[in-house]
Amino acid sequence: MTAPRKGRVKPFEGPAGGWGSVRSLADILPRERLGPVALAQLARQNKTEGFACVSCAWPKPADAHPAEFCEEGAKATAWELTTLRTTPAFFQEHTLTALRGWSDYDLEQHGRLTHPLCYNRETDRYEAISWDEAFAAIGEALRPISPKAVAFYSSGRTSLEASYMYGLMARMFGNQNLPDSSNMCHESTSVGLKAAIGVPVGTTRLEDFDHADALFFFGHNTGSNAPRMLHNLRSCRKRGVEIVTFNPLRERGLERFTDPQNPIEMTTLRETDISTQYHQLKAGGDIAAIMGMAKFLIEWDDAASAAGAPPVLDHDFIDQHTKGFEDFVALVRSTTWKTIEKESALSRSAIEEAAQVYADAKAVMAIYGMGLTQHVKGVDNVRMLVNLLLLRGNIGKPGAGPMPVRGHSNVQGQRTVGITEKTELVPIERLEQQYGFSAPREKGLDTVETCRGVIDGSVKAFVGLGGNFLRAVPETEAMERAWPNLEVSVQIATKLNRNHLFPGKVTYLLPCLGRIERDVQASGPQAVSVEDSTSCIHGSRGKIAPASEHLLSEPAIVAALAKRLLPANPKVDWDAWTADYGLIREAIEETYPEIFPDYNARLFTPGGFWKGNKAAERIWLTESGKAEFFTPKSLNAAGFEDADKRFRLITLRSNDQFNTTIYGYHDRFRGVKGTRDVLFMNVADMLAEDLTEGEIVALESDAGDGVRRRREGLIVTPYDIPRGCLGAYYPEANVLIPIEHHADESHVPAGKSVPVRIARG
Ligand SMILES: Nc1nc2c(c(=O)[nH]1)N[C@H]1C(S)=C(S)[C@@H](COP(=O)(O)OP(=O)(O)OC[C@H]3O[C@@H](n4cnc5c(=O)[nH]c(N)nc54)[C@H](O)[C@@H]3O)O[C@H]1N2
Ligand SMILES: Nc1nc2c(c(=O)[nH]1)N[C@H]1C(S)=C(S)[C@@H](COP(=O)(O)OP(=O)(O)OC[C@H]3O[C@@H](n4cnc5c(=O)[nH]c(N)nc54)[C@H](O)[C@@H]3O)O[C@H]1N2
Ligand SMILES: [Mo]
Repeated sequence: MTAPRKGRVKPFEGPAGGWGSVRSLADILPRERLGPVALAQLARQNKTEGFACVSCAWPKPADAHPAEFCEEGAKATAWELTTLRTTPAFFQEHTLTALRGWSDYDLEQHGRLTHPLCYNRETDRYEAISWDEAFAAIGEALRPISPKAVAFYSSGRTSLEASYMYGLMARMFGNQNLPDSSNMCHESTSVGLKAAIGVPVGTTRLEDFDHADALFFFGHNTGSNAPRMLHNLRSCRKRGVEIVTFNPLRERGLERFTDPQNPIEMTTLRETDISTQYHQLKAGGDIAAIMGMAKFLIEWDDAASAAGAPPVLDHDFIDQHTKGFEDFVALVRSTTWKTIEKESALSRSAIEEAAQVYADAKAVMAIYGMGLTQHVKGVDNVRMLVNLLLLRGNIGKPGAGPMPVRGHSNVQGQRTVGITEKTELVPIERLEQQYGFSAPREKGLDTVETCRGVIDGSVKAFVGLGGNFLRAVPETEAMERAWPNLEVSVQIATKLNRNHLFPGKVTYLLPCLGRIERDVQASGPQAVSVEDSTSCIHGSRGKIAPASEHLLSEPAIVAALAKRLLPANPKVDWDAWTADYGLIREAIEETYPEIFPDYNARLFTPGGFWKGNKAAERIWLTESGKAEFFTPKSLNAAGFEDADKRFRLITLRSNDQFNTTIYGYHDRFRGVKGTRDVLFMNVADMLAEDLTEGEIVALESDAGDGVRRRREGLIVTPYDIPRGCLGAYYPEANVLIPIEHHADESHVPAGKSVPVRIARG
């Protein structure tokens, strides 16, 4: 059995933010060999004329703090600014076979990629090559392959400009195989909200925090994954706003926070309590918990009606704006408390407390993350949350509505400008007119379908615009085994990651500029743009010298690829776009005139410019023209039944990682130091399984499909987690997730309830 990395786990007593985050920052700069120049860059982060943080998609306020960044954003900036380099000499020293033995941390810790590289099968090494040779060879290798067999992946960091060009290139090549990180993330939101309220995105914005009187939080680890939101939560708490949290784990950022940018709080160690109620439901228990709340609300509304008191439900809103209410109410009435308590693992009285806050609040925001979307019933989770909001008209008024917290800094924006496999989400005819070609109508491949295609051989070529596809997707072993069968594997990246170590028959690794770096093209310095989680679009201008003189920008790389891949088309001047990104924005404006009027002029609007949202105006672009209630078929979002010795594994992010990028081995808020090989477990389950703290075990998937999937070397760690649930870190745990274990409809891999068993020896 592989020896786990030794570490220490001790309950963390401090608040989120506070001195801990300042100390953590002090560790980062030396780790990336950075001096004071980095601090100057941090001051520009998330400012109107500065650059959009490369970490999360939390909005950038118009009235920014002097330092509008958080510990996590600083880590992400430092990670990109690092003075360390992964040069051709590095690859001379290490074969890919050897590098496959390295950890994710060690791979990226070697710093920024500096040269375009081509894999040489004879030597098993990457070797430097000129850009021209690389593009010519890639074009030549891709052109003969049937468009259906080529996948164009992108990760949500890529700008609007590069994303638009990338989607156009794929469609002109002849497919919509545009899987992206959103397919593993908030696609359950895009599908669920679209069906329920007619828009695929949240309806709320930063200013709604000033009007809400209760926040309901589901499955988001704010302290680690969108720490700047803690400022908004703190001001809400100071106004007496109730914050009701549903999460299997007690996440520190949702409990207590000290503002590291507030000298008084820092010196007096004053903390703000964040959640006023904290409900540790079991993983996959949200549909049941919300059903329970709805049951109370309906009961109270019945009682009010009988007593002639004001109603608890907003009947005017329901009558005027919704469809499906009767069916939903019938289901709620017929659902028993026994089922609700069993499926949520919450008591009726705990659910009553939450329902009471909901009933008393005039305006409620529902904020959520991967804890809802990454389940087999992830779309149902989202729809159930909308049901809750609809009951009291909590959509389309100040301080109310759904707020999905997006992950990557432009993941929402990519979809806005055409990164999607679904024809109905793009103005296909307008694209055809604009560029004089006939675009494919056949649905393209999403992430899960791309994985299936890589495994069964029907996908023959993969181009990755950022990201670490192979590491982020489930079914690690089968995927790694199949990858070398690809005819072509091209990756555009800033740092070396595990995906790059699995070559296809023709393999290129192309290094690009990061967003913080100066991007000078023929017409001068360029800016790019991104869309945040609240649909606000911001310009971003890099100022720092590039990590290497050989780097190209993402728009330049996409343009050069497109030129080699596609026949010349006088209506698409890829070179002019590369020379002046303002022209790409003009093209985007022409394709999406409703969203991007005066795009260039509004690029640096303080706080970004809002792309608008019909549901926020109570205009419902749904099938029925109304907001639609939903009746779930099952209260169990996990999608599999509990059985003896079967656990629901939650795959988690630590506070020292950004997705597959591992900054370090600590998870401060969860008290973990020096290791990621932990298995969080309830003490009663440890007793039942006869396990002691520190014992080393393995997990095996229990999907019942006969495939052996195993993760070795996990340290049993007692933790405050509901019985029947386990926690382990992503991406290491992805070996355990079958590719077919994904959300119905949205295909988001169901990483928050993976059926597993504990194995020994
Ligand atoms: N520093 C940092 N920031 C990041 C990222 C990062 O890796 N590091 N990643 C970015 C990306 S791409 C994304 S998508 C976001 C991810 O940010 P989050 O949405 O916070 O995702 P996770 O960290 O996976 O954690 C999800 C939370 O859901 C809880 N949970 C698990 N199962 C359930 C359930 O069934 N019900 C409920 N109610 N809760 C549950 C977990 O305990 C955990 O607190 O963050 C973005 N920001
Ligand atoms: N089990 C489990 N699996 C999950 C999740 C989970 O919670 N549990 N979360 C899912 C989610 S929400 C997401 S979003 C995906 C993440 O999937 P991805 O977005 O594919 O993965 P990242 O780890 O964000 O990608 C990191 C790599 O991006 C490259 N990179 C960084 N910056 C740039 C840049 O500016 N340009 C370019 N071209 N490349 C750059 C670097 O080379 C770096 O190694 O993982 C998913 N997988
Ligand atoms: Mo994500």
